[in-house]
Amino acid sequence: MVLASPNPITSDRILSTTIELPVVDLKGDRSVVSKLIVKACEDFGFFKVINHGVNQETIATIEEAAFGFFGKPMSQKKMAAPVYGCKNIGFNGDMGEVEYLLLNATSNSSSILHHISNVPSNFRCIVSAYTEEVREVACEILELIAEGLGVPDTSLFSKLIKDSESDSLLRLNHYPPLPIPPIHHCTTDWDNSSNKVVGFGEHSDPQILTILRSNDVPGLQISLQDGLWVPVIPDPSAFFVNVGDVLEVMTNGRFASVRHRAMTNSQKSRMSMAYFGAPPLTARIVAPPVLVTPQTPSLFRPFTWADYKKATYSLRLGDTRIDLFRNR
Ligand code: GA4
Repeated sequence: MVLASPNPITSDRILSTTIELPVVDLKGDRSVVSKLIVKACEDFGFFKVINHGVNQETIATIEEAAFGFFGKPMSQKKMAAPVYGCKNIGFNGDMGEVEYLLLNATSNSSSILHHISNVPSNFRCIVSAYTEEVREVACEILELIAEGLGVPDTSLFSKLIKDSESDSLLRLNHYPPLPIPPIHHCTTDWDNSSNKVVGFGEHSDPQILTILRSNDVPGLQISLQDGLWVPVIPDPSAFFVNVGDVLEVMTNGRFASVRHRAMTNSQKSRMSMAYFGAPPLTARIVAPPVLVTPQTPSLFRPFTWADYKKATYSLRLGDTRIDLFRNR
């Protein structure tokens, strides 16, 4: 008997050959780099950053601390809820083969993790050291984007995440190795063509920009416009950057937030760390005048990040929440 699966069996098209995703050398010539980034955000909403300047030791330290935490018995990890979560994603029934820590990443969040009793005492320092450094990279990229777009105030985007009230987050995701289940026992979202289980389902990130670092275990896939899934080759020494919904709105649709997902691996643990750069709750999300012209009228109505966050949490993971804010 074939058991009904709560999630559909997908028959997505996965690219079997690799395509060259844009690679940006942050130490390159500034005007060249800013143009490259803008092109990457227009064409893919996604790119890889090398020479990002974040200390490899800072990265290794947080990765080790994260493996240490996720290696603890479930009873101990559960004491860190709701910062710790396992399989449940959001509040509307989305599930994935992932466990995670979801932390505040604002510059004033000295209280990060203070209510987590069972993480090593230096975990808080490790997390803030990493987020401080990654925020710098995010600001640098956002300033390069503003320059490349000809936005007169080049800190227009970066000041939102520098703000002490910024709603930025850091998510540590652990995808434990998962043997590929026989199809009739499958109870989770299943990818037919690549024989992998979906760890974190298809979605776009709601925030401005995401800076992702993962270990050397593959799993990240991005969706191209024609519905083709492109596996991203892991590079632990680099960061992967993707455009979020807010940046799509603030560029008046010139950039598109890229849909992506993470698959589990049957042999190895995948660990990813995502910094989501977000505005303060009260910030008004609107494109600058230079990007709104008679030829390119405003695609979205003005709203605050609080409005957007509320909509995000009222919908499912894979929903296209940005459509709620489109001008008709
Ligand atoms: C996707 C990006 C980030 O991981 C996240 C996720 C959030 C959550 O896990 O709490 C959401 C998801 C994410 C988008 C839709 C809503 C909210 C789960 C969910 C079903 C932290 C975020 O900001 O949005």
